Amino acid sequence: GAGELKDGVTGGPSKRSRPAPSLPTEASLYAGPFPFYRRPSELGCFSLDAERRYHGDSRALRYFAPPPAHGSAPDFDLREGYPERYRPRNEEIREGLDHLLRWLLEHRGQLEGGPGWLAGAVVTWRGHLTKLLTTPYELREGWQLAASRLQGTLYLSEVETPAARAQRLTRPPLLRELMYMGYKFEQYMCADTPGGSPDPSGEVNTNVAFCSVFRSRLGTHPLLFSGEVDCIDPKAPSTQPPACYVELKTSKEMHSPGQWKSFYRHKLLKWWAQSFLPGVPRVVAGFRDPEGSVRSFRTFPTMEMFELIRSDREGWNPSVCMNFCAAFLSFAQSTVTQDDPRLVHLFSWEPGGPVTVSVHHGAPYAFLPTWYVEAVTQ
Ligand code: 0WD
Ligand code: CA
Repeated sequence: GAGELKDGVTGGPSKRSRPAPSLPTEASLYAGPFPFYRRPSELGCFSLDAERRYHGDSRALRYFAPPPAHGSAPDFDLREGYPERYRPRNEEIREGLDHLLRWLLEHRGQLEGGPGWLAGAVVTWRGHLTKLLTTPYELREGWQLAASRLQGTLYLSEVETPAARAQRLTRPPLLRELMYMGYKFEQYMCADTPGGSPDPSGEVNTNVAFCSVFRSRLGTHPLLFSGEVDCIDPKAPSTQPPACYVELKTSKEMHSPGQWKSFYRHKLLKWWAQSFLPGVPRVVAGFRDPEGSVRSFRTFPTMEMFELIRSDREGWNPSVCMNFCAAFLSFAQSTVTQDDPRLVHLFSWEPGGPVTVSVHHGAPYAFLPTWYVEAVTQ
C-alpha cells in the first residue's frame, strides 16, 4: 500500500491538514560551524569473492604497490584487457544491506559502545552517506533512500531511482569501458601481498570487494556503516585502520586552470565526502590521457582537499555537507517512529527540490531480510 504521508489530519472537516513534512536542501541553510564528527574507528571487515560470496575476513584486501616515485613517467594502459578479461558484477541483483547485515548479525554481541548502542544507531552503506553529504551541491542526480526501524535501530538502504535505472540499462559502450578503466587502475596499483608486485595479466572481476565496517557519530547520531576499501599501504606511518587505507581514483588529465577549478568544484567534493566519512587519509589519483593511459599521479590528502576550493566563492564547504547530513538524520529519526521491519519510509530527492517522504508496506520497498529480522527478534 503506497501513499503520500499525511500529517496531522486529526480533526473534523473544519481543521486543515498540515502539509506533508519535507526537508529543504539549499546550501545556504546549512552554513555554520562544523558539527561534531567522531573519529571513525574500524569495528571489523568482510570480503566478497569472485562469485560475490561473503567471507567474514580480509581475504580480498589488497596492498598499495605504486610504481617507484622517481622512476620514468607512468604508462598504464587502462583499456588493456577490455572487454575479454572483464567480469562485471551483475547489477540486476539488488543486494540492499544484506552483506552488512550478515556482518552485523555475527558481531552484534561484541559491539562496543555499551548496551543499547546499536538501538540508537543508524546502519547504512558509506556510499549512501556520501550522497547525503553532497546533496546541497548536487545539480544532476537525485536519490531515494528507504528507511525502516527495527529494535530501535534505523536502517537506510538506497533504492535505484527510475532515472538511474534507465541510465544503467542504456549505458553507452564508452561509459562501460570507462567503468572498467577505474578497476583496471586498481589492478595496476595493488598487489596481493604486502611488498608484492601488481599483476595486471589477470581478469578484472568487480564481484570482489573488501569492505570495512566503521563506527562514528555525527552530532547526536551514532553511525555504523560499511564501505569498500581499495587497499592498505604497508608503508603507511600508522598501521592502524583506517589511517593505513588508500582510495584510488582516475580522472582525465587537466591542461588549464579552468579545468582544475571545475575538477575541484565537482569531483573533489565527491572524493572528499567518500573518504572523509571513514577517515581514509588519502586519495591517489591517476590522470589519464585521451587514449586511456595514466600519465601522472597526484596524492590528495583528504584533510587538505578543502584548502583547494576554500577561496572559490562557488565552491563547496564541508560544514554545509555535514550539517545537512545531520539534519537529514534528525528528519529521518523523527519521521520513522514505528518499529516495524515491513514499514518503509521512502525519502526522495531531486535536484532543486526538498527531500520528501512517502510511506509503504511490504514489497517491493521493504528491505530487511526475513533471516535478519527473525534472528534479531527471537
Ligand atoms: O547495489 C547497489 N546499487 C550498490 C551496491 C550501491 C552502493 C554500493 N554497493 C555495494 C558495492 O558493490 C560494494 O560492495 O556496496 C559495497 C560498498 O559500498 P560503498 O563503499 O558504500 O560504496 P561507494 O562508496 O559508493 O563506492 C565504493 C566503491 C567504488 O569505488 P569508486 O572509486 O568508484 O568510488 O565500491 C565500488 C566501486 O569500486 N562500487 C560498486 N561496485 C560494484 N557495483 C558499486 C556497484 N553498484 N558501487 C560502488
Ligand atoms: Ca576507488
